[in-house]
Amino acid sequence: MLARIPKLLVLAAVSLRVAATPVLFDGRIPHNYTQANLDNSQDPFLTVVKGTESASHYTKLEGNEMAPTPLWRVFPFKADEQVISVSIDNTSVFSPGGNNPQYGFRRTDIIAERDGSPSTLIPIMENGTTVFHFSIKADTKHFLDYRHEYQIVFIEPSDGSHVFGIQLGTPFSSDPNARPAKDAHFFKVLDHSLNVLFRTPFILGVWYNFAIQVDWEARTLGVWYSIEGFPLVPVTGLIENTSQQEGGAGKGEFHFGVLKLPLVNPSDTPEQQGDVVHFGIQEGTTEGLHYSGVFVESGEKGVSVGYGLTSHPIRK
Ligand SMILES: *[C@@H]1O[C@H](CO)[C@@H](O)[C@H](O)[C@H]1NC(C)=O
Ligand SMILES: *[C@@H]1O[C@H](CO)[C@@H](O)[C@H](O)[C@H]1NC(C)=O
Ligand SMILES: *[C@@H]1O[C@H](CO)[C@@H](O)[C@H](O)[C@H]1NC(C)=O
Ligand SMILES: CC(=O)N[C@H]1CO[C@H](CO)[C@@H](O)[C@@H]1O
Repeated sequence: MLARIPKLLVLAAVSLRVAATPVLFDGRIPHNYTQANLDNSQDPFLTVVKGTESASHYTKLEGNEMAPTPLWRVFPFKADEQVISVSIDNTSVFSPGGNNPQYGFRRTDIIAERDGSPSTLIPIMENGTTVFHFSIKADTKHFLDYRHEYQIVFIEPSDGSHVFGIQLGTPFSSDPNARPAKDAHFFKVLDHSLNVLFRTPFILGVWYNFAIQVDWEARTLGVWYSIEGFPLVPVTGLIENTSQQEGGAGKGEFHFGVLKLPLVNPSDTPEQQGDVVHFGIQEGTTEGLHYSGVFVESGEKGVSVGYGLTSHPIRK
């Protein structure tokens, strides 16, 4: 794959510039960040949204065991970040504030923070136009079950909605006769109203690179995408996202990880069937995803597309 890059870069150079864009949050964790740092929710990650075991039970830093996305490497092409492997098992029942366990979900969420707090970071990372970068690879030891819905990356304001979201699997249905979706194995990039902005099949052995451009004032989105070592390219135009609330009410925590919704339980009451957070069927399997290349940058000086190159943000 790397051998093909120089040619691509020559082609791309016409529209690309080499410039550093201000990085507002960096989740590309160095090799000195440890499992103990994870357990202590040390910057850059808050790790409390999980089951009853320690954070390091669910999340593993891969050290030199696995190569991250090649996209953010700089000469001499040495990997200077660790892959983060996030998993869920049957103990992954989160109890917000220690009560009302979310038995419908199984979840491990990693949340971006600064100085030990996501809310310190939000006004910095969600201001003007900012770009949310993340790369995802399948965990071939812990497959997902695509009959279920997975919400794996999202920004969640306090109204519980998602400014944008990445979904895998079959969207939850309270109809017990619902069939798995034909595109269940596709990544779906969703807007605030859950429209699909971009879809691509999730194949094993490949890093999928995404960047979501958010204009926090105009409330628009733009989606960038590539695989492996190919520079990011825009895959949508500029998209209205004005169902997102205006101002601070429309801003929220940046999550990535594995959040698995239940299948509906035919023996539950209709009311319970509508309460996906607390009811439904979970098989209790161990499942996971690999992440790398997680960071947020200002769109002020362009969008980073890989190898220190930037491109103009998506415009109308
Ligand atoms: C890792 O090393 C860097 C550079 O020396 C340092 O600034 C940082 O605090 C270290 N991080 C941890 C978690 O020890
Ligand atoms: C999974 O956890 C739930 C809730 O704690 C429990 O009721 C169920 O028996 C467990 N299932 C398995 C397969 O361990
Ligand atoms: C938001 O962006 C404006 C314009 O670039 C800047 O002046 C301000 O300091 C930023 N606010 C924060 C909290 O970073
Ligand atoms: C793709 C798209 O246009 N999504 C939505 C963004 O927000 C507006 C306003 O609520 C919706 O009407 C769009 O469908």
